[in-house]
Amino acid sequence: VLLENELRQAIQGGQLCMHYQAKVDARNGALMGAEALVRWQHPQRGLVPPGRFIPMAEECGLIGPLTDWVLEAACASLRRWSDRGLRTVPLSVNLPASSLADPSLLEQLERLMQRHRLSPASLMLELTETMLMRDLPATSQVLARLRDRGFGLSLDDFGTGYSSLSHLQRLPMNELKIDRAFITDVARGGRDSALATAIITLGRELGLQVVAEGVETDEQSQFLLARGCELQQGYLFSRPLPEEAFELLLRRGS
Ligand code: G
Ligand code: G
Ligand code: MN
Ligand code: NA
Repeated sequence: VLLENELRQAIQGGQLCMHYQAKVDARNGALMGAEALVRWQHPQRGLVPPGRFIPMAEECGLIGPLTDWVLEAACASLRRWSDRGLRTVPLSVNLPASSLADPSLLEQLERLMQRHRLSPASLMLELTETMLMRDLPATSQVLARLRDRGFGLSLDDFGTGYSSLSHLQRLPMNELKIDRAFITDVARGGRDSALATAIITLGRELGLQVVAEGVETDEQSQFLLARGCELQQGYLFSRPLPEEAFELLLRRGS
């Protein structure tokens, strides 16, 4: 088993690293953004995926320091790419449920932007429905402030939570990410394809960018394109890549 102490050491001792997964315009393959996904390079176990340690971090009070580390690492990558003269793309960072309850979140993000000389638009914050619905009025206010300052806001894993559609209208989001559970069978014409189609229409009507995640096949990609969902992310285009490998995509622009 992975131990709490090990994770604490990993955060302090440089065992975490970021991978970046391309978000592309599927019509032409142009690179439009990327999602930052944390990994743990465990000295004995090798590369541990976040599904195996994020829940533990949340349980044992380490999610705050871990999120600080992730935000710092993502901003440091953006700064390095800019310094190398590359045209960067916005990075999406997954925020844990606890982050919106932290009254210093906005200030922390603004300090990060200053220190790394970045514009807030270079960060997109990914939040899940479930975390937003906990205290909707308070959450909407925090989100409105973040968006007013220019940070991008993305509703992740959409379709798997409990939010009602009327709530969605009240949230100041920029983007909606269709959960990959709906994408898997999308080209087979079953219920998932009806749901994916409805989510795309809904998002567009609300003026949101709609992103399909977990796109693995050309059939899925074409199905989504035909319904107006151009922004896509998934193994069809690229796996999550270490910083240096992702930098090659930035150099190519696709
Ligand atoms: O990369 P992978 O499929 O293993 O990611 C599994 C889950 O971990 C996803 O739900 C993803 O949102 C989450 N995750 C990945 N990176 C981070 C991170 O930096 N912070 C948080 N809170 N969650 C992350
Ligand atoms: O919950 P969240 O959407 O942040 O999770 C993103 C996770 O999905 C990442 O851990 C990433 O590794 C994974 N992922 C990204 N693209 C694909 C894909 O095409 N297929 C599958 N099965 N997983 C993917
Ligand atoms: Mn995500
Ligand atoms: Na997601």
